[in-house]
Amino acid sequence: MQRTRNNTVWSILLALVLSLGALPHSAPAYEEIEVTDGGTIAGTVQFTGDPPTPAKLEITKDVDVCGKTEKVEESLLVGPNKGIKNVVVSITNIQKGKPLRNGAVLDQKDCVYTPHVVLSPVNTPLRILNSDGILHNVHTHSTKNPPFNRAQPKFRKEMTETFAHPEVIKVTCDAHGWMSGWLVIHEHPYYTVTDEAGAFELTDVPAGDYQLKFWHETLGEVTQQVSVKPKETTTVTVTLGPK
Ligand SMILES: [Cu+2]
Repeated sequence: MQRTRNNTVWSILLALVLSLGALPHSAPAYEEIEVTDGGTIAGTVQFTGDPPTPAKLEITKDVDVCGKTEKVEESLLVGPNKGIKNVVVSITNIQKGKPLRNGAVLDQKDCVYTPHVVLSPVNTPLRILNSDGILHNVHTHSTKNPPFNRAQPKFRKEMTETFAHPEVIKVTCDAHGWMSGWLVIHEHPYYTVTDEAGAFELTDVPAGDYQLKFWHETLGEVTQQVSVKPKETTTVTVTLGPK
């Protein structure tokens, strides 16, 4: 009798744990809608302080291919007007809006990841190209998505990988120690990367109040509130600098 009762208690507890596990813990899924009178968020990200000079990359292997052009370290690129390149700008709290874009491309060209920061939608194949005709190795340092370490021999011009979870992932090449890039796997289309002048633009944003996030690989992140009005441009300028 005692055993039966214990079994019943355990069964109830097990059912409770299982049902809790089945509850949705994540934010509601992004809903794609037609945006006809959206607004634009545009602006720049500025560097505070004296702009650093990027270090020259030392090419120590496959010099005939990788050393054809001079290369600099891309972890912090500040333009003449102090605009910061490669800052990822995103809306953190948007539930519905324009459809997610098509898939993205990461190229390995002259032994550099091009572009340095790739925006790639979730559950969409990312095309990984090897334009160099030498062996590269794509090594992702992820935790939410399964990390992988795939050799891409010179004859494999293209391979694909698909990521199920939003995540910012560092990519390195085990064959060429100087190669470093970033994959930003995103769940909605309101993501962009700043250009050489530190400028960015997010278009077709449904009217509303949002939080913008600015993330840079060495400078960290800042957030800012913005209000978007129909068919108007909201201008935002933020600063990032050494900590
Ligand atoms: Cu490589």
